Amino acid sequence: MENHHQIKDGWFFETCPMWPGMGFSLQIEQVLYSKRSKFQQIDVYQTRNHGKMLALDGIIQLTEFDEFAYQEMLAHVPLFAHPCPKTVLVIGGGDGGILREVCRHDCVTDIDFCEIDEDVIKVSKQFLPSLACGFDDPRIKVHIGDGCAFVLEKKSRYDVIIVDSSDPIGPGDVLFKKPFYKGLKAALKPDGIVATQGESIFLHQEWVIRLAKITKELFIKQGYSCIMIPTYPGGNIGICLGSLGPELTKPARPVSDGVQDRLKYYSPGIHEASFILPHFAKKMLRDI
Ligand code: SPD
Repeated sequence: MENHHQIKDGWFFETCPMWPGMGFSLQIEQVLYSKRSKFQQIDVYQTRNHGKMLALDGIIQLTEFDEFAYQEMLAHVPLFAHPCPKTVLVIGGGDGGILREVCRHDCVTDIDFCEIDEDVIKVSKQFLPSLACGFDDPRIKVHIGDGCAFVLEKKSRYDVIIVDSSDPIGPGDVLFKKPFYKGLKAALKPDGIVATQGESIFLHQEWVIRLAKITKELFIKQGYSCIMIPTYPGGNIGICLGSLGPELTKPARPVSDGVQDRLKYYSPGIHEASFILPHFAKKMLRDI
């Protein structure tokens, strides 16, 4: 797989065919880790102003500066939309950030976690402990392997499934296809909810439409929630959601003060607001 970044004069520069004609740069102070795993190039940098940064095949997966926006929303929007999630599956996100957020829900009793690249977990445990602390909870069972194959084996087992994939240009591309979504639906309990990394409404309209069409066809309710995040392309990313029962656009239960105090981005207000899309995006998704 192609590596999508360059380092020049102390600057990391990300470009990618998925967002042609534009690039994003962060000033770096030190390369902390740089090695190819069986699946991808893994790099961790100390940036000048954005904490540590994890890149896979040269694409920024997270910075310590704004990772909370993505991890909190991808985890808490589906989990709070569900009235009482007990069994949860997380696919991808070997950094542990999504697990860290899922574990804030006391009602959750069992968390299956499936990641294809064990090295991402190892590297995160070494360099990104504020995310990898997500692995410390005894409710988590870690499975190393292909997320799609894992899902296809499971039937009516999960209340919520969260897919924290990279972009559809590397090992994650299978996670953007219909057979995988059919598997997700079959792995959910009858009132389950699925939430997947849904790319940008500005930069990846083809992908957003493709995922919206698939979820509209397979699920009873479907939605797209938008997240502001400065270090992802275009400064935003979305969540594609499908529900077999619960309403997606508002929390189904209160967020306790103890949990809310620990969160930096998610709140019941931003849960609802994140589904209100700019007019062009609303039209784009209404007309599919
Ligand atoms: N364009 C990058 C999208 C990355 C989404 N996954 C990030 C993993 C963080 N847990």
